[in-house]
Amino acid sequence: MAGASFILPKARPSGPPYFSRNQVANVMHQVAVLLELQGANVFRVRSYQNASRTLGSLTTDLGELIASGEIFGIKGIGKGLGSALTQSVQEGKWPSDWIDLHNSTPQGLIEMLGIPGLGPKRIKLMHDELGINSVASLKAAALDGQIAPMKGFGEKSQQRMLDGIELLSRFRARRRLDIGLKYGEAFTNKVAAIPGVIEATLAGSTRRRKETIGDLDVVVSVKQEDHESVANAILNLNGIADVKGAGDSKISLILDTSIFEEGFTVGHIDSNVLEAIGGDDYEQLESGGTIDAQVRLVPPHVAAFTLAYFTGSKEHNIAMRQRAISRGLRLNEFGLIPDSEAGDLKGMAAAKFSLAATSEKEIYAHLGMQWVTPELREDTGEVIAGELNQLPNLIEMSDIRGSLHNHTTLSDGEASLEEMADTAQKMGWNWLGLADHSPTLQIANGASAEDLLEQGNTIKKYNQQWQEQGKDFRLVHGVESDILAGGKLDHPDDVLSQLDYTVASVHAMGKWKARDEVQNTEELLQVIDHPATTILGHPTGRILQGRDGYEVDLLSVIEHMADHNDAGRLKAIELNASPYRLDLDWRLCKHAKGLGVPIIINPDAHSIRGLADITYGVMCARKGWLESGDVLNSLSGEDLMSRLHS
Ligand code: DGT
Ligand code: CA
Ligand code: CA
Ligand code: ZN
Repeated sequence: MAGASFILPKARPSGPPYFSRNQVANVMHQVAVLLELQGANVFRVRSYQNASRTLGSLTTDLGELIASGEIFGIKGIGKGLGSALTQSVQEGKWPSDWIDLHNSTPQGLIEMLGIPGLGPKRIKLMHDELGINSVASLKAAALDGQIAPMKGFGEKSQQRMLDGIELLSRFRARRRLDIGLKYGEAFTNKVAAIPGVIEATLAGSTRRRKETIGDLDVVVSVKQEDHESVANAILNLNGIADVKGAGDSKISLILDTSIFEEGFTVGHIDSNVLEAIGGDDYEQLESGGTIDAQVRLVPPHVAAFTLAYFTGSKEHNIAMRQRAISRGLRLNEFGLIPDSEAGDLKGMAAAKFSLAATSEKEIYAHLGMQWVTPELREDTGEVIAGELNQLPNLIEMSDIRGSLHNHTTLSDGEASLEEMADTAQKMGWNWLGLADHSPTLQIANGASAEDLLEQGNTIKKYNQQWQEQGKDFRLVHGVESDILAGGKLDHPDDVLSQLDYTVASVHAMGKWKARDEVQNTEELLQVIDHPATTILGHPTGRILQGRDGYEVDLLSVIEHMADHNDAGRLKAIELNASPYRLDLDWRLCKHAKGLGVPIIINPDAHSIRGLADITYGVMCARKGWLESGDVLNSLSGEDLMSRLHS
């Protein structure tokens, strides 16, 4: 929860300095907020705010500034604050009035601070006037209409609070894969750098590349003699908001964004997506966010077993354990242990008799299987395929030669056609498809037919240049057309026929969500039948952690697309690679593949940075059992053009 970072960090075991600059700046910010919640004098509040900001932007070492006494000379840090900071950093003790402030503020009020757009002033007002002291009581009061009549609040802000509470609960439950990976990589890199750590590996759903992550799981291989020092060093890493538990071999932590040394920003998000994940509040939610991490410290000879166990999934583990049992073996996080030898022994004691394995590969080999790549460990056929030596040869980033759904400044993209083409070439791609929005989508600055066709001329010009230079690169010209009533496309046929392809996408989410599955499916089938439609874009419209997709029978849609392909008409389904979407879901990829419907992994890039999102699409494609031959992205430019125009 957001309140979790509202604690006074524990001092490092050795010092001075006992606290980092970041920690001190955070604590002063918290003090300012708590003072405001308690209705303290504005000037006092502001002095903490200013000091926090000043410290946050310091480039000199805080420990040195304090040791030399220079801290007292810094603008905004007077005598009182200067001594408080000196005591904290040099003795590892926070001032007692700060501690009192934390202890005397009701936890419920702190929790309410996590609601986007709600600050301490209003929380205090609602507390004083209505006795609201928790998120739950705020929700009840808002639903009861008690907030709106308060002076300076109103209907709108009451509704905004309810929306904010909804958003917060959704946001807290799980985090998107890109965010989980960001935290997970930053944390494992820090752990791996600790002396004595042999290996630190991200396990759990993050390693399996699930689209959302509950918590991080990290397995650390360390020799017995280094165990204690490594455990201590982990507890002292930057970026830990709280320690939930620290046992002998298991450490439970809460990480916050201070783990990112280079700072934390969310980057460009296209407006359709942003609206669904909280709009302007999203950045605040994300930068104040936390993620739980469970760390297991194990000796090297056990590490492979622990890694396999905590990679999961639970379903895969169960299937593997069954397999072990049928061979007279016990499989758990400590080993693969012959029943006959371990007898009544349990846990580490039994693990003494384990078959040896220094890698997961050896564990799978002991059980008569190929190594199963983590993405496939969901018990959807990988165990039997591993036994029969029939695991797929999964697609990799190096198979990708281009993508077909990208935006430029012609609609709502940030980068020009030239910048996009240049970046694609630097990524080693052989082709890049541009598919700007169509006129109906005004919020995305949909382009007119005239401008679209002019873009086509520019593309022809560049393609010719590249060809003359002997460059194996081309731009491919398409459009992302809105799907209009009756399954119609958003440009006249004579315009569409001049393009290489059309991505048909739903954007009028309100309308589509208001209808039922039958109506929506019918309209998708109609648009697929349109001769110009090549690709069905982001097929459900879901935004992860934002909104569910519209109701649709995608199995029927995919079957319908299969009929077209059987008849020789290319109809591809998009796997939208944006980490906010990952739509087509991996669970359906296998189905499309089985029916011979080509898949196209598209970053839906709205900036040059957005092109890199293709990696999340490849992760998702791998999770969906896709091989390079299942996606259009692996075609050469020439083969792609002949597929598009066949
Ligand atoms: P998450 O965190 O909800 O995104 O999903 P996971 O898969 O990371 O799940 P988590 O963190 O609860 O546990 C990590 C792995 O540990 C899980 O994938 C499999 C293993 N595991 C946890 N609980 C059990 C269990 O009760 N039985 C078995 N067989 N394995 C378990
Ligand atoms: Ca997990
Ligand atoms: Ca876990
Ligand atoms: Zn779109």
